Amino acid sequence: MELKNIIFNKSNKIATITLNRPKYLNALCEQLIKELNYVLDLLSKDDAIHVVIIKGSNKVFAAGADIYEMKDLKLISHIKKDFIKPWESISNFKKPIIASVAGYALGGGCEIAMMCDIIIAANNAQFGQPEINLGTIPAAGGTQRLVKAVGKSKAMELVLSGDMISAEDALNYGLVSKVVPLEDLEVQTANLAKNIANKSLPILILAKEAISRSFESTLSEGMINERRLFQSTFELEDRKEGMTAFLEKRSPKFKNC
Ligand code: DAK
Repeated sequence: MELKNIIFNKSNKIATITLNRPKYLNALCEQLIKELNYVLDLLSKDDAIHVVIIKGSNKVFAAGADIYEMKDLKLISHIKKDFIKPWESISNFKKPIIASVAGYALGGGCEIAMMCDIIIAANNAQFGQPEINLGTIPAAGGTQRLVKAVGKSKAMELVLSGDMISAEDALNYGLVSKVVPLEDLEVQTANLAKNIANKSLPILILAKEAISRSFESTLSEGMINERRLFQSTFELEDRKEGMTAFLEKRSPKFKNC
């Protein structure tokens, strides 16, 4: 597939997807989402890749779904075509994804960041769910994941007012894991990605699955799932290697099996 709206590169176990539709502030048009799906599908099959970074430009992560494309839609088009489905490839992706956010992350842009596993924000980042100002409501998890991230009261405030919050506020509310100066964003994101990429891929996938399931289950179900996934690590050579390396006071050499 020819990539017109994203840039994609791979290096040392890390793939970086750059949203690249600058004229429309990376508005998430159907074609962009198709390209994202295509690349994520390739990456899911690529054993050499352990971590994915999704980023935008220094000015904008993504200003939401494409309003031009949505303007004339009717209920019947939503019923006939499941628009949400293609967006789910991000939340269904098994390997860790880091959202590296500078500038605006609004509407679907904020939702895509929340579908990722870790959000690192530059100090110029602004997050919001402004759909209310367009006469609609969030549709890709903005009323769901946001509540889990920041709690009901703050999620209500953001969704009902459409106001944006700064990176610092997003950090205080627990939406992002850290805020760094804009000029350090790339390096700090790369450092975290490198650290994660050096772990065993199957163990990363199991760890991610255990945490992701906690969002969709009760504590007791989550605990049972965690225990099963923990037990399953004992079938992996990398679990043995990790513990052996510790006791031999050396770095582990994971073989990803
Ligand atoms: N869609 C299309 N074009 C957009 C856009 C968007 N979301 N955001 C900006 N642009 C375009 C502008 O129209 C403008 O184009 P021209 O006029 O130059 O042709 C260009 O990008 C530059 O924008 P501005 O001139 O407005 O730039 P400023 O720096 O002045 O303002 C801004 C930046 C980000 C504050 C502003 O552009 C803005 O408020 N943008 C809209 C933000 C917004 O409302 N976002 C939420 C969109 S609704 C779904 C999944 C997800 C969704 C829905 C369904 N399913 C799977 C079913 C999500 C919905 C949304 O995200």
